Amino acid sequence: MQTDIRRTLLEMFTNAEGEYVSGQRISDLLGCSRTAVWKHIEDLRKEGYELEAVRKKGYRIVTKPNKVSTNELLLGLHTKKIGQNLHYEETVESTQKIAHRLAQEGAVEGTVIVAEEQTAGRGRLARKWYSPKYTGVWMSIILRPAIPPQHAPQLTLLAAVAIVQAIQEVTNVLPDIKWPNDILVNNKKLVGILTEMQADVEQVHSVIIGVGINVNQKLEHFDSDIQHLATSLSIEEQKEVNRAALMQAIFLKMESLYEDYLENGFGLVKHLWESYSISIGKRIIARTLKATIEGHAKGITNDGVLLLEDDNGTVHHIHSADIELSSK
Ligand code: BTX
Repeated sequence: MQTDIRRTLLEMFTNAEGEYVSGQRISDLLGCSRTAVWKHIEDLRKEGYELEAVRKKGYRIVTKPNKVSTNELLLGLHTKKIGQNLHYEETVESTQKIAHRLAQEGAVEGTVIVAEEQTAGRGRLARKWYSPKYTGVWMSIILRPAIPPQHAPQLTLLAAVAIVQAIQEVTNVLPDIKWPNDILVNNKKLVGILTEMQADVEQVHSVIIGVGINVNQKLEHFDSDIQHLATSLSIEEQKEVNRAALMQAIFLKMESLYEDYLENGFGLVKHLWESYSISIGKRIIARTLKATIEGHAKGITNDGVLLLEDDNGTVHHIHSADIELSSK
């Protein structure tokens, strides 16, 4: 079914708020025959929409599919760029992989690749990211900022702020950010962000922000190796959370922060990020690939680098590490 017809149909059913819409009204609105209307309705059924048809009354939506399909995401999405060009897949190895290919092929800024399931979702340093079907937000967002490559980590922090704000808007959960890319609730991992880029020495061509959010998993859905360290929004909220609404909120927040970032620089994001961070101002342990350093987290630089002052007063610039709060 063509996307614009789908959109019009779904908009109409959404506006009807569960009431019946007559076949005649639908055919007038779409400008097609009653037989064509019936075919469109069948297509929606195949996509997982449950539609009731009653003679002389028409059609009404009973339930929408538990999917984050293009329809669900585009309906009522008020961004200019982010999310307007969507690639939706049921099952992929990794949305990052597809995003890299599309970015190379010239995908427009704001293109989002979203999947219901990833079979080889990845974290940093080739770690695995569990992405089971229909339960989470697994997506990659392509941006094309005209910035030098060393500024790209700023966009991880920008994404983290946008995600925290969106979660606060859509749920009652109040997450914290742990440098550089974890979003936690009660010290358990709710979100992972993986930023990758295509660049030459001077200029970024594209930044690909991979976002994994545990939304509707129950504790028993997590693999045993991460059960003790992971959580989901529905575990925290004690109810299911609408994934499409959450993604739309993220797109909106991200776009407004990104516009400000391009115009005014990193200042606003830095300020907001520090206000959500649980590590800044605390004593922490940072494990880098080369060493383990303990000390006081003083803040982040404009390049998103963590400043860690050890007990001798030396300030270390931490570019990449796993950190934890120190018990000392
Ligand atoms: P990270 O390296 O910070 O975290 C990876 C670690 O997190 C794993 O080693 C494991 O201990 C734990 N982990 C794995 N899966 C989960 C999960 N579902 N919930 C909580 N903890 C988990 C974080 O890397 C970056 C993750 C980005 C994922 C997105 S999803 C869309 C996009 N596509 C893709 O392949 N990756 C990104």
